[in-house]
Amino acid sequence: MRRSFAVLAAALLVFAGCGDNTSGSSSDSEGEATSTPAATQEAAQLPEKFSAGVKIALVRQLASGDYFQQWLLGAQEQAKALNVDLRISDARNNNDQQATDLQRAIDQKPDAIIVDHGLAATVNPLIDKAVEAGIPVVAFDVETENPEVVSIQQSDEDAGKRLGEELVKGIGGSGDVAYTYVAGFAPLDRRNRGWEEVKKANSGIKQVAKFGKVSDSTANDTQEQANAVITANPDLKAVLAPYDEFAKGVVNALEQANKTDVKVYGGDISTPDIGVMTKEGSPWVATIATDPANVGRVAVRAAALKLNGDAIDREVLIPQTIITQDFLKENSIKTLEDLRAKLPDLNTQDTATADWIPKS
Ligand code: SR1
Repeated sequence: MRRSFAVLAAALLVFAGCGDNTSGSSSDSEGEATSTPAATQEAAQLPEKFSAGVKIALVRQLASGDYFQQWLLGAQEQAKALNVDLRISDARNNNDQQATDLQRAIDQKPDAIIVDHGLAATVNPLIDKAVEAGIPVVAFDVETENPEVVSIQQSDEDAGKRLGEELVKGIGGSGDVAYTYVAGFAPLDRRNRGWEEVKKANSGIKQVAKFGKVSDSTANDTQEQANAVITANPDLKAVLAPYDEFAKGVVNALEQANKTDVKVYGGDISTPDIGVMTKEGSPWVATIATDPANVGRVAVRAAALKLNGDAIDREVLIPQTIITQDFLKENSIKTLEDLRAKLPDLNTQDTATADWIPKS
C-alpha cells in the first residue's frame, strides 16, 4: 500500500518554476517509470521521505566535455536508485548565470542542493544563503568554508603533486616544461599547489609557458594556444595538462606540429581519452584520474545523507589513480568499462553511504 502511494506520488511530483537552462533528470521526467520492478523494490526500502520522492537541485557551472558528461550519468543513476528528482541547471561557464541558477534553486526550496564547480566569489554568498534557509548543501569542486556544507573533491593537491612527480621522472629530472592552468577553478587551483611543490623540489624543471582556456570547447581553445607555445619552445620535453580537455587540446597541437618527442601528462579519464592515449605514437603517456561517474554518485549520496539527517564528514576526499599509457596497452583497455573491471577500486562505493542507500 505504502509502495503504491510512493510510486503514485513520485509520478505526480513536478518541480515548479524551472528556468530555461534547467532540466529534470529523474526517472519521472525522463519517462523511465519508477514503477519498474527494480526501482519500486529499492524505493520501498528507502526512508519515508525518499519513498515519497525528494527533489535535489544540481547547479552546474560547466557540463560540456567527457568528464562532466560521465559525472552526470553517475549522478543520475544514483538519483534514480534513490527515487530522487534531480533538477539540473548548466551555466555553461557563465558565472552570472550560475548565480541566477543557484538563487532560483534556493527559491524553489528543494530538499537539497548540489553545487557542482563554481567561482568561490560567485557561489559562496548563495551557498551561505541556502544554508541559512535550512537547505542542505553539498559542494563539489568548490572552495567553500561554510561548516554546514559537505565539501567533495578529488584529492586534487595530492593529484597535482603525483602527476608532477610522474612527469619529472618521465623526462629524467630536468628540462623545459609547459603547463596548462586557469586560476579560479578549485580543482585546478589545488592541483596547481601540488605542481608548485614539485617545481620547488626539482630545480632542473624549467616551466617555459603557462596557458589554457576553460570554455564550452576547452580542447579546441587550448589547442590554439598550444600551437603557439609549441612553436615558441622548440626544446619542450613535456606538457603538464591536469584536465582531460586541456590534454586533448595539447595532444592535437603536438600531432599537428609533428612533435613526437614531447610527453603529455594529463588529468581525468574517459573512453575517448583512452582512445587518444592508446593511439599509435600518442604523446599522452600518463593521466591521473577518478571514475567521474563514481564521483557523481558520491555527490548524490552525500546530499541524500545530509537531507536525511545522517552523519557525514564535512570533507569528502576521493582518491585519484595514476593510469599510464603502458598500463592501458598491456591490459588491452579500450573503454572506461574495461578500466573499471581492471581497477575496481575506482568505484568508492563505501564513500558517503549508509545501509539504506541502494548501490547504483
Ligand atoms: C575546469 S575544472 C575541470 C576539472 O574538474 C573536475 O575536477 C575534473 O577532474 C576536471 O579535471
